[in-house]
Amino acid sequence: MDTKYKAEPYRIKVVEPIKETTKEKRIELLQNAGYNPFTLRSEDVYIDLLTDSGTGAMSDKQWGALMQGDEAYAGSRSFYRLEGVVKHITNYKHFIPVHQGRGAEQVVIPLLTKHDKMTFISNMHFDTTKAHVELAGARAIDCVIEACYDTKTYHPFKGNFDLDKLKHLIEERGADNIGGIIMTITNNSAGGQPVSMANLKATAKIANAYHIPILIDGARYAENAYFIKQREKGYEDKSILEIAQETFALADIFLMSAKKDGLSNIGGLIAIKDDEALFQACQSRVVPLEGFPTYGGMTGRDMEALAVGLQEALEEDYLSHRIDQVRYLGDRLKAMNIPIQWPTGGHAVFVDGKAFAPHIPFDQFPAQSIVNQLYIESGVRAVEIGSLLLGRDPDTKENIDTPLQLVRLTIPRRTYTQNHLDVVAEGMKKVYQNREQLKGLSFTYEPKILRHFTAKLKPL
Ligand code: P61
Repeated sequence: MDTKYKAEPYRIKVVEPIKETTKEKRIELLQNAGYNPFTLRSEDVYIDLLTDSGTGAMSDKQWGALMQGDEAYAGSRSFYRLEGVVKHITNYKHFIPVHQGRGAEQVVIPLLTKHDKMTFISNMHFDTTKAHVELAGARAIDCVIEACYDTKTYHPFKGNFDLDKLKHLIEERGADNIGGIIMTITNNSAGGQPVSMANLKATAKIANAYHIPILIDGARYAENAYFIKQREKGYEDKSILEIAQETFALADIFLMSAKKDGLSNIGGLIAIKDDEALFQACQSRVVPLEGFPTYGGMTGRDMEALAVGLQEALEEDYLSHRIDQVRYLGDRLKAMNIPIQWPTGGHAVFVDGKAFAPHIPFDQFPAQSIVNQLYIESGVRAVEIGSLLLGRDPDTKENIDTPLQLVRLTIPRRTYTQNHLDVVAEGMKKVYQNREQLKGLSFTYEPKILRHFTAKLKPL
């Protein structure tokens, strides 16, 4: 059927009730949560758009696979099943499971940080990646095209690397001081924005010329491949798997939070193309940090479910519905003149908090103020991706400014319907109509690392 937005390519077999609360109650709950929805109980949330990480629904095939988990400490059958799938998708020689994306980061990044004063360059580091780069004593630099910061203007691949800037950074810092080039696909922090194959190829060419390792931070690599198929000439007739394989061929190391495009509630991956020494070093390191290399913090049953989920996430029907859900919500907000990152990307609609509430300065967290008001109006939980999340400069200790003060309305996979998204749009409309009354926030408690998770705030 040809409809404007693709209908769910599944029917619903199991349901989980959710409850609405009153506005009065939510005002009280938010105050008790220190104006930080991360510390709300999920029972007090009506529609939870905090994250698409581990929050999706598994399929009947995945639930069936759970029963086949082999829980052996070493050499589990489930490990070999998962390994087979990962090797098929990546064509890489080596694979180690980990409990989630940051588990992969803590194992691999210190091994690439060979000496002091090293730098990692990414189109855009996500916060846990940046945290692990800094914990390893290195610095994280973002190198995305300028168009990414201009939310109003259409660009099909707002996740692309700025290639001139990349060359300049490498020359300026010296190739020996670059620990790795991290291709974050899709570019989460700026709107789930894709990176084109042409840009990935050009980036890889530069990295190879300087002998710098290339990492793919590929939590949403299947969504990226889908956008390449949709938006890049020459890829219309390729399968998602073929595009993914072409992508992996460009890199040396693949780190994945499998809680996204693995369609699983937990899990992560390290895959290495052919660097034997790095693989051995990861295998030794994974033992004290995550667990024996054939489970790495995962149960056998979770490895089974992930093996199935990785394959389902490459199905085009699934992807076209998923991306259409995001597009639907984006179109609704845009029709109300609410400023969003345009075009919409893979896993969320990102509302431009700076344009929405220009009277709130960056260090009073305009996007957080919108997130809070949205919760009060509608019981919808979103998440701030802006200066609150970015934290402080590790050297100057100042709050980091960014043009992207975003409210992320993150859509879990196979979980909510179009009616739910209508509730979100109506809630956002109310917040927008009263936007002049939004107030900035200041800390009553500020943690040192990844502060946004547990910070407490108060309205000014
Ligand atoms: C998210 F509020 N993302 O987007 P882990 N790389 C990339 C990610 O998107 C990512 C990880 C690595 C989350 C979860 C999350 O402050 C937050 O499996 C591109 O979460 O360890 C995670 O993977 C890390 C939400 C993370 C947050 C940090 O919602």
